[in-house]
Amino acid sequence: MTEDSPTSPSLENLLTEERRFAPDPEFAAQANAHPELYSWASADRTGFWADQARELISWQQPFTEVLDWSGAPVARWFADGRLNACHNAVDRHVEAGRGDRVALHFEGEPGDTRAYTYAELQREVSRVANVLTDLGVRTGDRVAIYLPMIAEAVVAMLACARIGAPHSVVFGGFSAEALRSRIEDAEAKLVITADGGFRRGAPSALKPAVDEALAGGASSVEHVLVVRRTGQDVDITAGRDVWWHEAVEAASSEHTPVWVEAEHPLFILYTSGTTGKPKGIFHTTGGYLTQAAYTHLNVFDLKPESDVYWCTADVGWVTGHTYVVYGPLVNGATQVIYEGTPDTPHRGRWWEIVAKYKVSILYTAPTAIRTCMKWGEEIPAGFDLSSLRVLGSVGEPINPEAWVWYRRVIGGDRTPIVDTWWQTETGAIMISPLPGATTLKPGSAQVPLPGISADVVDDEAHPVPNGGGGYLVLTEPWPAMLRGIWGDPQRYADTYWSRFRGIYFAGDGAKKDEDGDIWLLGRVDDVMNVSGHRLSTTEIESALVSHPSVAEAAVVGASDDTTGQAVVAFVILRSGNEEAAGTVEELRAHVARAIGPIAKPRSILVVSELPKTRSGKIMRRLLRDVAEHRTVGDATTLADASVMDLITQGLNKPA
Ligand code: 6R9
Repeated sequence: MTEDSPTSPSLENLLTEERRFAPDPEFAAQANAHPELYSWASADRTGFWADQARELISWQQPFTEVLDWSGAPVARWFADGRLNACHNAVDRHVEAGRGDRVALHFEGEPGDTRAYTYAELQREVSRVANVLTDLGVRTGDRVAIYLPMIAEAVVAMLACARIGAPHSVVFGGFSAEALRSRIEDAEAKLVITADGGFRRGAPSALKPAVDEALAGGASSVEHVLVVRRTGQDVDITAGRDVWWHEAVEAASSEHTPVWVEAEHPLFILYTSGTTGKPKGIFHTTGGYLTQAAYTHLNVFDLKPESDVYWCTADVGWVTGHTYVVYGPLVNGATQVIYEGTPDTPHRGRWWEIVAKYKVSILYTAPTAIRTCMKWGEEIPAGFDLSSLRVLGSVGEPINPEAWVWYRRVIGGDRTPIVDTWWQTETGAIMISPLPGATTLKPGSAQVPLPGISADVVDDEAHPVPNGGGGYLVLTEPWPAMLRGIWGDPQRYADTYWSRFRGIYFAGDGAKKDEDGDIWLLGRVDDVMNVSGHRLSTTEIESALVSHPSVAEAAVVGASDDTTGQAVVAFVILRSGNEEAAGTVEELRAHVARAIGPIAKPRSILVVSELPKTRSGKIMRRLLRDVAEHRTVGDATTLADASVMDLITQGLNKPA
């Protein structure tokens, strides 16, 4: 925790937002979600979840227990039930006669396409499951997946789930170093990657990063399975590397899913915490799938027979896990996945895709919406977007102006918008309006979903009254909650359960308005949110000080019109390096190499001192004032009050 207060003054004006959008009666009449869901769930919360689990999920062996919280803070949900996640996402739709329905419409960045029906998906995942087994992967072994946003990424995840091997997807934009640490932490036995993917009109290599990550070290990895996507040259290590297409073609398309216990680990996904070391958030099967399916069905009002759903997230993030892979496929949806960037080959590419596939539900991030606002509304206006009927937002607070623009320009002034708050740790959506049931307020995620208990509390864990602000907490266990941090139960307890005893601390500041609706205000810890991606200040600081010319570094998230927050770094150079021309550019590139291009600071300011408290804590709040060009706030707790003058004077010096 920093000394910062959870509510910053610039966000106060959010609560003066008074526009309201009542449900359209026609939409409400056909909506999946009814207002009675709230009373049903609050009358019998665990009974409600048991009903959802029975209704939405197929169990090979039904459960008789619902929630076991005796091992808190590690929950067990539906623990004596057995199931398979891939069977739920694929096979059961085929068994129910829906095999001809398109599961995935893949759209490559260069314009190549491929559709997979549920029956084709079943054959493909079965083949890959057989390949994994042939390569020695057993139930319980971890598999790292480092792929672009192509259909094979979805297939690879499902094939792992099919044999009960937890996957650890590493975002393709992460560096070799980031990949190495994640492979090592999870002790992955296999890595699934590709030669590369297409980004901004050109092939972008992935395989060399895998080679670099595995070079030298004694590694747990026995094989690397390589998808051919771009046709780039790759180095093949004999005995270790295997071409996906060769192995898959040779494999049988028959495979029986491995039935696992509900609490069997489904995946590990690394996310930035407040320290330099990313946390391996791990999720299990039964509860996760239940909440993924329930939220996907109700929050997006999914009609599997008629909707075309598109979530723009990459599978490297939790949104890609829950709302590209598990939620939609368990619900038997037809969805679009797109490999590339929104502006390749032109800035209307997304809207062209919406028109082409008649997308009816679109789920994306505020940063993308703000980018489109910047490009101008005449671009989406050039495409037929009339198929859209529900729009979603995730990843960071959406500012009311972006919300209203999204609804007017993309949603034709007609569609509900669901602003969905959740985290890698929560596994699935927790706070969101329900379309057709909730009167919408631009900028607010509003209400915990039926079955979810959340609150806003003060420093002493007392719920704040309506109109008050404080910390967002989750007060009851929920089915899709993380079951821990991989290999580090103590860190799990310390990070989430020690700030307020017995309740989950999310790390976000929030306010309750006069109606008791929740408005998220951003992180209150040392985690930044850049374009909806979590980055740790500490992690970037350690990357900077790992460079030979840096003596000390402090990183803050400064507000940014497009990306929400941007990384701004303050560095003290080692003596002798102060004047080195090109140092700043070199440092930015160094961070990109160490963590990934998303972590690259927007600006790096070279300073001679950093503001510290007497206990040696860097006062990031003051640096944020500088980064956001504000008058520097209260600096009285600084050990040396003149430091801020030095910094601001230094910055005002002509270059
Ligand atoms: C799903 C996802 C989680 C953090 C979370 C919060 C921010 C996500 C939000 C939101 C306001 C929303 N966040 N959705 N803030 N309104 N609708 O993004 O997971 O990458 O783990 O990030 O993102 O700060 O704590 P993850």
